[in-house]
Amino acid sequence: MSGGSAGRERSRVDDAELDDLVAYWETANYLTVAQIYLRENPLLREPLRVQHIKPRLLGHWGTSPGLNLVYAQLNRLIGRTGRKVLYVTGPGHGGPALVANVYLEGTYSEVYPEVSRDEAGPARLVRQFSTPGGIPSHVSVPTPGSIHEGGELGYALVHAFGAVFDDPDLLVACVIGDGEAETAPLEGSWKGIRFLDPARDGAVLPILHLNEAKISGPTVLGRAPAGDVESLLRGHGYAPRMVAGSDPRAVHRDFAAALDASVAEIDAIQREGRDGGLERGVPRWPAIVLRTPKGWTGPREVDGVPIEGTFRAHQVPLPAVRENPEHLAQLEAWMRSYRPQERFDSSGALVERLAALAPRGERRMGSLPQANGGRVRISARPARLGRACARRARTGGSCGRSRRASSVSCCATPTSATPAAFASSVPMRRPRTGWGPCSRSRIACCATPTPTRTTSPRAGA
Ligand SMILES: Cc1ncc(C[n+]2csc(CCOP(=O)(O)OP(=O)(O)O)c2C)c(N)n1
Ligand SMILES: [Mg+2]
Repeated sequence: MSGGSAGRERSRVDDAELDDLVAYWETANYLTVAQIYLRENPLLREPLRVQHIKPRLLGHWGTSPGLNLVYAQLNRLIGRTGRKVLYVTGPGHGGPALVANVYLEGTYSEVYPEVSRDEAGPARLVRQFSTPGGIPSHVSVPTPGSIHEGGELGYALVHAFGAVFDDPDLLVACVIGDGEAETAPLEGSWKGIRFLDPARDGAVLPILHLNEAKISGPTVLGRAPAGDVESLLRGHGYAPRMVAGSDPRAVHRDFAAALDASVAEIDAIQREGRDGGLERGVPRWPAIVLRTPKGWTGPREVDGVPIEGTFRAHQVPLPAVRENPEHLAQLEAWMRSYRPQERFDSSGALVERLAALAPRGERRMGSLPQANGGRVRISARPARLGRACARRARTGGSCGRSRRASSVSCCATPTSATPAAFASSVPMRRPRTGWGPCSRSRIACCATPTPTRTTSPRAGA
């Protein structure tokens, strides 16, 4: 891979902004590598020695530069627009990338004050990662801002759709690994876009991360011609933009342009849907295909074997740093290439210029209330829903207001709808927005005759 893709949209990122984006990204990359390898000397204040290295190395580098790039870019988007953005990462094995970012934006230290934003903080941050008594190597429940755990690939996109239903202001940026895209659940969940209501739901922006490799080999989509990938996504109902390359500035510039254009398109679709109907017919929602090398900016070769851009970058690209002085020197050179001395001040805090690039307060992706259990609460039986369910109970048929959340009570009664009737209702015309047979029909709603259920499925679960 070389250079940047020919950006289709004109970039609005000026040189200074691009410098900052790349610097922030490099800092996140630095902290990612530091977590994987180090137990001491987190900011490389002294020359790297074997005793600074963890006894057992376990973490995933390969996906992390891509996840970090998207995080930095979303920060920029939030800063420009004030949008509520939730970040879902299918390759949740890139846990250190997410932890690095929530630390850089300040959320991590608020949730875990012992991981402070001074010299003691980075020391604790690196030591705890993937260590007994510390934190898991994957994105997991303790990771601020995550609703989606790493570990079992395949569910990122369906979780993203679930998050935006009935939350009209929310945008979920969902990274999908090209290996993950080979799983059946992921392949099926592309179709979730057909169930998005631009009027009442938020938006999902899928970002297919084509780093062309999974654990130990190439991916199907990574090897497919670019046109085929585009056709696949178009067939699923998306309008994809392609961003590709290995030159950091070019990729950041092109990705910023693609993100801006995608969000402008989402705004247009939602405006139209909320203004009383979609005149253009079924909306074609944007998606981004990001093609960058696996393990981008990591070691190119180790012992004469190519690493960057191959499946060998998946986990720990230099596994023998404790035993092999050459590997140790290579690790130090790699880490210093991110210039940690320029990114952190003498107190160990992120320098002001970079800290200012993160969004503020609850707009930080780690602090978004939707991503932090219990901070957004809605009634399980809103008043409107109660009335609709009562109507349905009276008529014994399809109510005008069946929600997913209502499946407990709303779909508790048998309906006369059949799968065939449902199939013929897609795409759906809805009275208010112009889409849907009832004002709120989704898979769980009127799709199939439902068994009589009188109690909550959660009861006794
Ligand atoms: C369902 C499932 N199958 C297999 C694995 C093992 N596994 C962990 S990471 C990985 C490769 C993922 O590749 P990709 O989605 O392309 O992510 P990348 O690291 O390349 O960004 C695999 C197969 C898993 N976690 N879940
Ligand atoms: Mg991959």
